[in-house]
Amino acid sequence: MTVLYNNRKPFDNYDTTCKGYDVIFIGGGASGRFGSSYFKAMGGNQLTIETDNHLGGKCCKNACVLHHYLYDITVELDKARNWDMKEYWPKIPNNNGKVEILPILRDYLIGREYVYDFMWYQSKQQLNLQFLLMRPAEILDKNTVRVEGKGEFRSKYLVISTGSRAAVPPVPGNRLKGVFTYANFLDLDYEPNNVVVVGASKTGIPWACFFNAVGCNTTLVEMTPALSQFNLDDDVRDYTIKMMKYRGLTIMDNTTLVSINGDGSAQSVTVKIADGQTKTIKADLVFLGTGSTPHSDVAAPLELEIGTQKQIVVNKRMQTSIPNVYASGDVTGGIMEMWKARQAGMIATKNILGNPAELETDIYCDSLHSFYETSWVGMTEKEAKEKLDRVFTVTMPIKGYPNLNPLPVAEGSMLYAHQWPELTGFQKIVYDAKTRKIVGAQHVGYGGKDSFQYLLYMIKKGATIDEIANLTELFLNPTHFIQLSRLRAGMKNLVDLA
Ligand code: COM
Repeated sequence: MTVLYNNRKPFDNYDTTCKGYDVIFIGGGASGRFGSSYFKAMGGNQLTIETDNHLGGKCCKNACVLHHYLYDITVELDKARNWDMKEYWPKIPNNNGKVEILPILRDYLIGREYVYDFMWYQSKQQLNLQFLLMRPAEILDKNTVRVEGKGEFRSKYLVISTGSRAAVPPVPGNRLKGVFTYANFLDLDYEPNNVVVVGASKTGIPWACFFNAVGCNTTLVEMTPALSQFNLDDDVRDYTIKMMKYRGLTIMDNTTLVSINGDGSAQSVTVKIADGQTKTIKADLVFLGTGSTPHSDVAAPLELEIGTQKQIVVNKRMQTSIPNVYASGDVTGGIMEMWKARQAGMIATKNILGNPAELETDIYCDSLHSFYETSWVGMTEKEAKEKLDRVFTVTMPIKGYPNLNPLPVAEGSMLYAHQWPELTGFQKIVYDAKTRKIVGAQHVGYGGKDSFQYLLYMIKKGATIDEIANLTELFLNPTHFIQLSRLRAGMKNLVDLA
């Protein structure tokens, strides 16, 4: 490995003589960094103030990037376990059936320094953002921010992009050793055996699958019916759940966390199941995937409108209740996704610069990591059938096909397709049969997530099945939507094929 070129020290990049800016961004995470970059690129004079020692926020610290890192390991270990018995496959490295977690986390921490350094280099060398790291910002009034040890800075506009923090449910035992969220997971200093993950959320599910993949006896506990919060059809939801259970993950839904029990450190979890009975599950590690709370405390001196979830209330232009004060990203509550954080920062900038722009959240694409990617966009088949006169869908595997279906044979699934076809994935595209326009799509598999970003654009543009049939697919394209659509596009009347 090459020696880390750590040029981040002394962490700051700003003109010490400049005390007045067009805009100060408080928070240098995804929203603050993208808002600031856009502002700088548009010729504005910005200062970004971040409490942590890097730009890029929790994404690269312990949230999205860690989640994807663990997902990648999950998929590799899952494949390794499935093929372990084949003579041509390397044996999975394990210790009594388990793969150790601590070396995996050690390597993440090493790699994270490269990511931090990259964020710093890109922001400083390429974009010449003005920023101050490792300094909390204190708002004195809507035009003045004090930074300890650096003095007071003035600006015409303020953008608060202070993100969110892991939410911890108020149950007994929630502070015991061995209770983790994404935020402190990297502090893990022992190898767990029995894990309970609370919350079948976009955080809880990938962590649960990771624990299962490394060989921990893992139970996923969820208050609602599993995956019901996601805009998925039952067949896509059922397939995703079935694939988790196939790997030995125990899923207890309609089940509420009552307490975490232990003497100093977690030993078990008590839950209440649907019929009202309580049950105790052994757990030497409890992972809480129970959402995030907007981190809006810094705004207190301004007396902005704050919502019941502690979010700073903004309109679609990211304007708060006080003129010239904006907020963007997780701190505004609602959808807490990377795309929203980044777009919202950019939208705040556009409006500050006098180019009116609004954040659109009516329709968006989304995805969930388990042992697969489950991705979705637009209407489900069920929703389309409720709202439209006639609906046309194409699914893979084909409904009712009597034989084992070696499809979808997408990148990353070819091995499954030829040996365990039922593990290859599931996909569906939904059209309005009358207008022939695509209205939604769903996919479980590998490598298909990317196409959903573009499917969203096509839905917004009103693309028809005939246009999709004319796209150029790079075989094997993971979602198969182009060729599946092409096979049907010749039909004058779109009707589902048996
Ligand atoms: C990504 C962080 S890890 S940012 O959105 O590029 O700032």
